[in-house]
Amino acid sequence: WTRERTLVAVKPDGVQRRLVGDVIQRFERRGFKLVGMKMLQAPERVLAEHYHDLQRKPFYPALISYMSSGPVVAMVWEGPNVVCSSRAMIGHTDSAAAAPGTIRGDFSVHISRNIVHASDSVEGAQREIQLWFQSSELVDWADEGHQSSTY
Ligand code: YYY
Ligand code: MG
Repeated sequence: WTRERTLVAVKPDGVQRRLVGDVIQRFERRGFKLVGMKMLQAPERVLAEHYHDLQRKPFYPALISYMSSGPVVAMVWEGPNVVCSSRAMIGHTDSAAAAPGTIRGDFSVHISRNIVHASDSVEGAQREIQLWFQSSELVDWADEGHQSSTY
């Protein structure tokens, strides 16, 4: 098993709606391992880099404004196939298409307020983790062998 990690972030609407705990609980229950977490007002520079591939989209200014509207809770989760599993857990980008049981399918009705972010590829996850976290902010703790992160 190669150690796979992903960036998950509760967006400003998720923080406002007190959904941080629910998001964390879903990842913990699944058996993923939390190795980094912080609340911050996302700097413009970080958001611009984070969404650099969307810069020419018509919704980009609104997206940056929304992501700047309040604090986010950024997390790094680790475990087998965590990138792919996280995308399944958060659900479709467009809330209207997100299945019930997913975070977006349970809590969101519109694509522009979809509660949570998760990296969409292993390479993207590495890039995003480096963007949001210093390596010293990631904690490599031992979990005694009972969870999926040690398989
Ligand atoms: O990775 P994911 O968040 O599921 O979607 P992306 O295609 O990367 O878009 C990032 C972000 O942009 C999305 O979560 C909401 C917003 N957005 C939007 O407001 N309107 C769209 N038509 C597409 C995306
Ligand atoms: Mg994306």
